[in-house]
Amino acid sequence: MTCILQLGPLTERFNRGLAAEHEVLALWEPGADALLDSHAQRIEIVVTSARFGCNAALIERLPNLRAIVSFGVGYDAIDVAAARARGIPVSNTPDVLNDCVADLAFGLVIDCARKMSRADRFVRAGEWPSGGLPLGTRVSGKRLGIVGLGRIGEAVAKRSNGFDMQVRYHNRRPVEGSPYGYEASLIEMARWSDFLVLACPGGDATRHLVSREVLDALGPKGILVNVSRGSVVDEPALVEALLEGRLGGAGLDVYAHEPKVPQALLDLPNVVLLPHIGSATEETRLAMEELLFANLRAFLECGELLTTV
Ligand code: 8YV
Repeated sequence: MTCILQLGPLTERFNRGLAAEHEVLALWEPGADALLDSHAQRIEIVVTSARFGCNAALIERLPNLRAIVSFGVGYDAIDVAAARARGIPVSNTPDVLNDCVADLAFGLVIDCARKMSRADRFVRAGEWPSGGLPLGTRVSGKRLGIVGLGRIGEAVAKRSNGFDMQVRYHNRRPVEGSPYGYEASLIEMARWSDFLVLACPGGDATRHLVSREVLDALGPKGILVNVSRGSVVDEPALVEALLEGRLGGAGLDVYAHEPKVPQALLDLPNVVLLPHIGSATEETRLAMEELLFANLRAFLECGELLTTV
């Protein structure tokens, strides 16, 4: 039996399935850290997720580690460079979550623009008989700027067709053959956009890409939607821009220090706050589990992962 180190719990179904086929050391269970040293020599595979990651110190502790298999498309929390230096391949779960993350991004655009969550709070608080809500913003026909035209960004762009939107995107490089307009300058694109959707990877290359200047370019009527990583946005600058009315609104599924959400955001009426649920549907989470298992099996049977990062 292969000895696997699982860094954090996924679904009950997944945890049970993994433990039925392999010898699993579950790192979150009491006493597991102490066991880690005595098992370190035998551990061949690390099973982790976008949330639990895998740092260089842990990779170092496992002299016979052969692969890191992760749940989730983002791998910014995994020290891929440290793994590569040891020749250890890393897999993620791309593609299977594109639709659900893009659906959620579009949901956030519509919710922020049409004030749906705010209107729901208004009705529940019994305010309807005595007051009116401020008017929302039209969604159809507007300008959508996408930061990161990868697999998820493409799925967001596709959805905008049904809303007769104009689409532009910002990437490090233009995407060959793309029908959408490329903007080399994020500030210029933010100035042009009514809605700015972040769908790029996290990590050092995109840290605080959305700066105070970008937020100011998006402006007091602009709406920011983030379904990528909290690290992409300068969060204190975002809070300031919202508090000072320099930004129209924000729909956020991700934050700089999850699960912490800045108190100022909780107090603002013009933000929609979700607890990192982009891929959190029954169908997509099952597909992600299956892809993780497929990677694991392929590695153990043929020595190769299917979807390497
Ligand atoms: C993760 C995510 O599934 O895929 C990603 O990169 O952020 C989510 O879909 C979730 O964080 C579980 O780790």
